Amino acid sequence: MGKSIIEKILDSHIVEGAPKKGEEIGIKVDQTLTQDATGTAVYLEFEAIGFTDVKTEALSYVDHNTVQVGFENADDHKYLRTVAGKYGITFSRPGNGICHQVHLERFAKPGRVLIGSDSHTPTAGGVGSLAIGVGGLDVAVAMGGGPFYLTYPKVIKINLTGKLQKWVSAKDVILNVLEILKTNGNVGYAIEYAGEGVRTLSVPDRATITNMGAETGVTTSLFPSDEITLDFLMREGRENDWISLKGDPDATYDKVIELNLSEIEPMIALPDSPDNVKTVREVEGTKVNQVAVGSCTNSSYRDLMTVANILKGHVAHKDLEFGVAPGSRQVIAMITENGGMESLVKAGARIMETACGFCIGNSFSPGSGEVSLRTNNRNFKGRSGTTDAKVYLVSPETAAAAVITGTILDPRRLEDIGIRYEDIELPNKFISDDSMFIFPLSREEREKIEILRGPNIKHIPKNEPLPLDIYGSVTIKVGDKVTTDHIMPAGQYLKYRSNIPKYAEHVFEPLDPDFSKRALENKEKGVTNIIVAGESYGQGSSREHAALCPMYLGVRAVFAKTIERIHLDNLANFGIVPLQFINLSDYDAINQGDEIEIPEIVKAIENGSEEIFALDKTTNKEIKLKILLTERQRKFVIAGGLLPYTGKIGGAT
Ligand code: MIC
Ligand code: SF4
Repeated sequence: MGKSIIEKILDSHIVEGAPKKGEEIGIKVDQTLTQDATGTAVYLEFEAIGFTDVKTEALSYVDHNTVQVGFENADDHKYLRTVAGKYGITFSRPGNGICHQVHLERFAKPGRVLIGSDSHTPTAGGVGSLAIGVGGLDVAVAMGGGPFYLTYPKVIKINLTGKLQKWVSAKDVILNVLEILKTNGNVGYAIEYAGEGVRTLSVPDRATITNMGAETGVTTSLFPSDEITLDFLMREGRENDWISLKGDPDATYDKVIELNLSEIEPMIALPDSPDNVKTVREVEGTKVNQVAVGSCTNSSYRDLMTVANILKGHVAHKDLEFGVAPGSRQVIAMITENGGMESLVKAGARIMETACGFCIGNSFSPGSGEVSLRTNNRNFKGRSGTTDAKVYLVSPETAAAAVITGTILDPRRLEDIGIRYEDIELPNKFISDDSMFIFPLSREEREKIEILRGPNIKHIPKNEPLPLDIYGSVTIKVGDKVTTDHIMPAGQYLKYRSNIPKYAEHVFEPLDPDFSKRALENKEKGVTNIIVAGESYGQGSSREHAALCPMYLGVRAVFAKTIERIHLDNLANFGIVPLQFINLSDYDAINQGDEIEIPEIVKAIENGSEEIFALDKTTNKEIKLKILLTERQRKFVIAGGLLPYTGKIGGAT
């Protein structure tokens, strides 16, 4: 029987388990990627496990925490640079660009398995790499040569026909997909694009689409590797990395979605979720206070030149502020060479450094209650750094239309004011200057490197084995679609990523600023903290801190209607038991503050039981829960997580 591309790549990398949909498999990993905000923990874990060598092509990027207010970020960069040097990891220096954009330009390879400690790692699916965003500890283990474990996914084929109209671009395609698939209910699936429409999309377009596929919650998204891929790699001087990849004609898919590119019109995601999608036409006229262009979704040469060309001869509307964060040093060099930078500067753009910046809310936060139009991928409440800001997600074309008019406007209407559409051709040769990478040295040279740890670099805290019975309390009850940005906010607190006790003070802050205090008090009294949640708990970022910090506060179980993939693995990795309500009415009946007993939890996990009963002692009700752990995870959850299980209890210094 024929295979999809995803099946072909997975099957050629399987080292444990059988290729059966829905079952856990272990795969060999070719490449690993970290960024600084998740990376410090990854390398502390790598060291704690006792690895001394990397077995993957490993890359360490610095792009998230580049603000450097205080010593913390700089200390982290120094640690990352020296730890990379010591263990033979390629280090991308701050200033080189956003990990996914740079990786796509210089390292992503068709047919290779990449895992990265960032949920937008599937950007590399734009060249046909099987790229998966995972928790940091999973990256640490893979770097040391261990397999990466995942559920063999079901595959959704998105069959593209037609060709995008003028003023419509890749962002509109993925917003359309999000309108169909939504941000929940897609766990266990992967997306493969196919059909004759694929050939009409360039690699940067494809990468925008696979990047934001992360918002649907699928394991990964990927495009075939064809002559367009070869053409892109040639322009990057990497034609030797090309192989042809396509699904077999008789491959079977678990779902097929037909999408006619010719019918797509400019789309927009309204506050506060990437799946709150409408056509731009429907919200035209809304006044805009801020426009931000950039992020790993839309910061390529094509995207910035599009904006620059539209803005040629215009100045940003007087009532708004306009910022641009280019995706990489390569992008900066090329838009400078081709006149794009000049037109952006003349339009009044505040040129920001090539980094995540506004997207992660550590700069360029909008004013109170303001409307911000952004080309990034997430608009969860508060993520921009301003709780009551209204963040809309748009294409570069729609962003540029707002810069000129100060309102949300369908970019097709720019023609009414005399602006002509211009298709952006990729340059014949990208400017590929790798001098901001520090490549691995010889073993001898590496031995001389001292790993530098400033005072911001703290131990990864230790967890205790799971108690035989849990006596706890519902420390917080939250609703549906609670993201890791709600659990473990980034923005101004990003600088504490390497300092768990300090960062843990802010767990659940956007929802309940007293959570952390309450949880610590419980922990001191010997009461186990339990989190109760609705649908799609833990969607969004891959940050393992959303499990690691609750673990530090004494959380040992989560009861939820559903839990998203990466977060579920992170919970297990740090010894928190993920449990699912079997009767949804139990979610309604349970209250914050209820006293909960889960008798013989260790026994149930050890026995391989699928279900367990908890007793709500406050309401005197029994709650039936499904244990969401694989056989492999059961072993280490009982030990308190993967690090204690391997005999390494954390503490790398
Ligand atoms: C994000 O977009 O939310 C982040 C910041 O890139 C995260 C990683 C992190 O929290 O450090 C992600 O997407 O995984
Ligand atoms: Fe950075 Fe934003 Fe991309 Fe996350 S989504 S990697 S914060 S640019």
